[in-house]
Amino acid sequence: MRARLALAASGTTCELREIVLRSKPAPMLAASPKGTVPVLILADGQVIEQSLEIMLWALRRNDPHAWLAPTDSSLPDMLSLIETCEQVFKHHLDRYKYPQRYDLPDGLMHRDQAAGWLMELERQLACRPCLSGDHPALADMAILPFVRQYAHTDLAWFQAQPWPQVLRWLEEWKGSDLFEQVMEKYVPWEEGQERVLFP
Ligand SMILES: N[C@@H](CCC(=O)N[C@@H](CS)C(=O)NCC(=O)O)C(=O)O
Repeated sequence: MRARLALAASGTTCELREIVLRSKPAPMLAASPKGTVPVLILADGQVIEQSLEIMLWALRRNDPHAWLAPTDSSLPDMLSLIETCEQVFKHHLDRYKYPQRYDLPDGLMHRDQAAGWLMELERQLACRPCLSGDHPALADMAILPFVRQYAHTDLAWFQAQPWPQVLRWLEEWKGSDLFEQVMEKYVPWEEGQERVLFP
């Protein structure tokens, strides 16, 4: 989802192949044996296998909304916030959402540990509309998909927490044209299928 956000924002059209994770097609595994999505294959055959790397590649080509140039932060600071999200928040999110996969009776302890970091975002969002300044930028777009997953694990609980700015920030994004564009559903790719372009 975050890769699609950056591809769409940068106006980078690519051929999209929707993958069903329990049945990964052979050409995908040939290009990227680690078997996770997203995978971006460039025209020269180079493969980019991490969503954040895809975002940076697309935005370095074209960044009309200044996602790499926020008003109140810098790229290194955004990357540092994103790293905390990936290393800490995502760790707790996975265990909150899928406790059975981790042999846990429930995910509540991880829900509450992740909430501590969201309260830090709440403080940042109290001073400015977006995480890094006046307009959405890389940090917002790389973090929001995870916050959305967290919110939707128990939406009623999430909406009852004392983080009005986080709620506003998430709702504004969910109401945006860009969100609608990346949420469009595609049929899974099959050999011989007609090319699907995104965006
Ligand atoms: N750090 C990677 C993580 C990618 C990742 O874990 N993707 C999941 C889907 S969101 C996946 O492909 N899992 C493989 C599977 O479930 O078989 C990135 O952001 O690109």
